[in-house]
Amino acid sequence: MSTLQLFIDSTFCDAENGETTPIEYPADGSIHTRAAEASSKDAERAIAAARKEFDYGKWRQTTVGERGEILRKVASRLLAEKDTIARLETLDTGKTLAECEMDVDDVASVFNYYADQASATIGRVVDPSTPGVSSRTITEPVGVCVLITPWNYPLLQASWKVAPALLAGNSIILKPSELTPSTTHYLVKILVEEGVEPAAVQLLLGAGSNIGPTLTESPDVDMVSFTGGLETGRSIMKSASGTVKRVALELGGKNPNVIFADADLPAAIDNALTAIFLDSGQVCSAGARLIVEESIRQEVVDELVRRAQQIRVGDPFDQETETGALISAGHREKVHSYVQRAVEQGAKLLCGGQVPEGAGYFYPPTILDECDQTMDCVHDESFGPVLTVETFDGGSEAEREANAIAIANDTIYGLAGAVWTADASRAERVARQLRHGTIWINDYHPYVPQAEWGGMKQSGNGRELGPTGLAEYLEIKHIWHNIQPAKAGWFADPDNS
Ligand code: TXE
Repeated sequence: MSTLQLFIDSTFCDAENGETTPIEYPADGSIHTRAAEASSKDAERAIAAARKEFDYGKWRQTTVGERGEILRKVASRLLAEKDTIARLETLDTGKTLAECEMDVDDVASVFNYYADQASATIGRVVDPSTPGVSSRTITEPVGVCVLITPWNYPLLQASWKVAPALLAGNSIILKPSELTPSTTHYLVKILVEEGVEPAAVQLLLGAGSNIGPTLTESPDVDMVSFTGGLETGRSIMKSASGTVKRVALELGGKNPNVIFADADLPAAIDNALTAIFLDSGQVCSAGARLIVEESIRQEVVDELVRRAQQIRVGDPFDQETETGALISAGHREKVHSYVQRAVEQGAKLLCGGQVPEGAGYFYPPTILDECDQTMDCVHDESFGPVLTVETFDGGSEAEREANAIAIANDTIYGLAGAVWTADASRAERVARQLRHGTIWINDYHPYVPQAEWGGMKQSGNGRELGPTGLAEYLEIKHIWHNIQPAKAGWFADPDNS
């Protein structure tokens, strides 16, 4: 069985202590590959190599146009090798092959989008009117950027960081989830084969808890961009504070999907299923909280249950399968314990909620009715195929609207949410009052590389994608050039007056 190696100082290599970790195929629990398990010594070596490249190397000296062209070649390679990459992603994640193929298309779009942004990193003239002065801002890369990614969309999450970071001219240290290293490893090979300066890319594999602090505390690292869980995000922010490095965090969400009684119900219900059950709910923007107007609750819930029970969960390589496995045994236990606790706390289990027999970490689409904000499953991210149903009501239209907004905002998170209504004015009012980074009106889940993605409140800080996703990886420098130097004349010079 092959072993995925680290990539440090322009060379693929084993971990310095020779350790490796098995990588599981979540749909049957078998080991499909192994990955080197980096130690803090490997992390130190990667930091030193990235630092040297950034301070003295070639990548940041190439033109942004050249870097853009390389990103475009990377996008073409990804598309040309989509079948292989999607297969690896399915083996690591247990997600359906069809979804992984779509993910590769999205990843290529991200590289192409940032290739198109090559001209966006130029600065601006600040004040053309001051005589004899050229005052302008320029952009520069931030430096050594540690990019830490999770297991749910391994290659996609990596691309949101890698493409803008490299376009900007940074040196990167990539650290994918220890559960899903294969496609990031594959990407590193493509990056260097297509012309990225090898010394500007380091790849560390293995548990974040082992090497994370070395990376996030180091004074030689300028930035950490992290996507993952809230607790890990908090600890990264703390450990980065000692060196006041730039930190960008995407920490998931507990996302409300609000349905008003006047909505197009067949569309709203169908999308409510996709909102929560796509990729078995392991999506940071999953619409896990259904907040439905009381008068249509029964109709909506009955239809959701009918449809949820027909979702085909199973073999990710089977074209008939609609959703695959959860990432691990441990994660399934966590999801199931949220469901059990919800029932203990008064929720009504309408469907799912049972751990199936047999191999693989599958979990059925689960719907919990009669939920409220006191329940753990409503305010914590269970990150599984579990939909909680809450309702809103009120004596007047305005009261009902205000109640819906209050419930939808009653969360420490603020990543995404949706509102369904036929009333365009209401849709706009509600969208503007929801404190979440992305709002869909009469839709759920679409995102485009051109639009910023990220969270308010404890869903994190910073934005990925769009122009802001590039700005995260740039410093802005103001250069004031006095072309006709003259004395400032502030302090008197009595001897020469
Ligand atoms: O994530 P972790 P876990 C949520 C979801 C899930 C929970 C925990 O609710 O149940 O997070 O998942 C690296 N320093 N999301 O434990 O630990 C780790 O190696 C530096 C939401 O799998 O956050 C991996 O590469 N890095 C999320 C990455 O952090 C550290 C997607 C994410 O792992 C580290 C996934 C440390 N001390 C889970 N400890 C989203 N926002 O989409 C771990 N890591």
